[in-house]
Amino acid sequence: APIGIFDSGFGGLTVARAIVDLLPGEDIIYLGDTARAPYGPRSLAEVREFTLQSLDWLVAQGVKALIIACNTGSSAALRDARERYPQLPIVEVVLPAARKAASITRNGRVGVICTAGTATSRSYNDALAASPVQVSTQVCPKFVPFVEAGITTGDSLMAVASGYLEPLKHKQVDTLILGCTHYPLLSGVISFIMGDEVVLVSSADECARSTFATLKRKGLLRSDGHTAERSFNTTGDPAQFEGLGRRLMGGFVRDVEQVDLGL
Ligand code: DGN
Repeated sequence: APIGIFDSGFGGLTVARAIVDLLPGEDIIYLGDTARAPYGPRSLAEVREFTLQSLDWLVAQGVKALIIACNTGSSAALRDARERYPQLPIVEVVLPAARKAASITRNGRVGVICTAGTATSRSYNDALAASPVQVSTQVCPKFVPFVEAGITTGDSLMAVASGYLEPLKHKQVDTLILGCTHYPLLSGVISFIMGDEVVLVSSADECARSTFATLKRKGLLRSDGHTAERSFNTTGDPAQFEGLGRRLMGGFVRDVEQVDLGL
């Protein structure tokens, strides 16, 4: 059975790509709720509802595990999803990234950059509460529109990024969590501004490592040299999804189909 990966849109392809890198033999079914993205500015109640509707669709496809790739969706709906699908392992993005950041910070000052929804939910603060770290959160609402316009470098992005990141530099964070699916695509700019001493933690990479570990523990990892089948689905415009996916993430995004969640 495939691994189901959910995101609010196309950004979760950063998680899908990280999972493909670690688990190239696993079938995956990806669903991006692009028609209703971005989730970042929506109310948490709305994000919870949309996330559970999307996860229901993936569960109906017969997945063996669910990956909530969207930080905003994880923040709003993880607890409900665990109650709703007690039979399925569910891996998300927030806890794995928080755990990694807590374990690598040298000065105990961890920064989180994310959407408004993720910040409001305080999911990263909760995930880091048991660790002796000081958390500084910065909402970066203009990052997603830049990425979705295909822009990951350039002066105007650099100016916006400096505005967001200067306060975190001022707080001397030495570890910065990229707490949104799109931000790994801005690692170049973010790392350039933060400087060499600051370690970036990608919630996409940590989610992929956690997926490997979870499937391994449950005895669900494939090891039969299978050639994976990957299915990409969007509630929005498939051509637009595929265009942006290929432009920013290369050839693994193919044959995108439009799905109707039946609402
Ligand atoms: N996928 C969302 C997240 O990781 O928070 C970002 C995109 C959005 O819906 N704003």
